[in-house]
Parts: sequence; C-alpha cells; structure tokens
Amino acid sequence: MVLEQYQRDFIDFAIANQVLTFGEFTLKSGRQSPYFFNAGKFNSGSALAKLGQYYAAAIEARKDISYDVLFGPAYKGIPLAAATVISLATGSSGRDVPYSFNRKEKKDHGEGGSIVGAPLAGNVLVVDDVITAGTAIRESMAIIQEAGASLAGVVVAIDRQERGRESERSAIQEIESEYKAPVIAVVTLSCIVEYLREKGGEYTAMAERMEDYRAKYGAKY
Ligand code: OMP
Repeated sequence: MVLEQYQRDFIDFAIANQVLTFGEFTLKSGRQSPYFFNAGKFNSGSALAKLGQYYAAAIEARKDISYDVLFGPAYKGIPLAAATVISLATGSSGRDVPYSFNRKEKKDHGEGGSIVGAPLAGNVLVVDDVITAGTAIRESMAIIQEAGASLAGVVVAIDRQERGRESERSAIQEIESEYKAPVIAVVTLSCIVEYLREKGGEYTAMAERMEDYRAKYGAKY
C-alpha cells in the first residue's frame, strides 16, 4: 500500500496527543485490542482545529460524494462535525455546510425532538470517530431513516479494518453494501502498521502486536 504523507502526519499527530495509544483495551465489541484510538483526547482548540482540517481534506478529496448536511452522532461525533464544518467554511473551498447532531435523551419541552442544529434532511454525511464492528454507524442510520433523510456517506478518522458482525467482510464493506454509500477514513489499520514499521525502534513491537490482532479479527478481502 502507498502511505500518503498526510497519513503519516495524522498518525504522528494522534500519537503526540495520546489519541492513539498502545496497551490492552477491551472494545465495545468485547474484542481485546493492543491499541486504542480515543478521539476525545483531541481536547484543545488547536488539536480540534487541526483534526477538522484532516476530516475536511478527506471529504474534499472525494468529489464524487454529494451531501447537503453533516451529522455528528452524540457524543463524540458532535465536536468532530462542528470542527469539520468550520474547516470546510474557512478552507480553500469556502463551502458553508449546515450541520446537525442528536441528543441522546429526548427532550419533551422547549423546541422538543432529538435533533439539534440544521434539519436532518437530504443527503447526510455522517462524521464519526472510529468504525470497528459498525454498531455505532447503524445507530446513526436509524436516526437518519427516522428523519426521512438519506445517507450520502460516512467519514471517520480510523477504519480498524475488522470483521463486521455478520460476515468475514469488514464492517465498512458491510455498511457500504447495505446502505449503498461510501465510507471514507483518514487512516486504516494497515496505514498505522506500515508507518510503525517505517518508524522502527520501539514501534516495531507495537506493529507486531497489531498484526497478531489483525490475524485474529481482521476482515478478509
Ligand atoms: P463500533 O460501533 O463497533 O463500530 O465501534 C465504534 C465505537 O467504538 C466508536 O464510536 C468508539 O466509541 C469506540 N472505539 C473507539 O473509540 N476507539 C477504538 O479504537 C475502538 C473502539 C471500539 O470500542 O471498538
């Protein structure tokens, strides 16, 4: 695979902010992983601004995807969608894109409803942190369908390239074929392994553990 320079930069940026960490982690799916990507650690103004630029660049590289609104699923998707629309508006394309997000709890007073921000209508581009087994994305899909909108695509920081819940294929392949919409990731597990190998030294052992994990839970292409 060809590793792009922006992908190396993004991985360094994630390691420097302790967003990408190595150790023993239990995932939402119950799998034991030697690495974890915690987007919540992009927790300062400059880190979030930079993160928004990576998401915006990944979206703008895909001219084939047309969308009307960005949707950030609660909770972690909310700052991601906000940072991404700011970056789209202030970046070279200067595109002012509406965004919306959901409440986890339904509000029964005031304006009511569970969607905040722009109406969830038309072609919706979901902005989220990580796809592992695809459960979180399916929850977003239910919200989009309930609103009568359609899915334009999904953009995430990292595709862990793991098997989905129902097959040997990756969760992303399952989602793409089920909802007929593309999934874009800034980096994949393969990118991270390759870059750790390139860095060498202390990172070699981490790359090896990630490869063992991939042998166990990785998607078959
Ligand atoms: P799935 O719903 O299985 O696709 O897992 C995605 C969710 O898992 C993310 O939205 C996170 O809440 C969480 N997660 C991470 O944040 N980082 C990881 O490296 C792995 C997971 C995870 O639990 O799989």
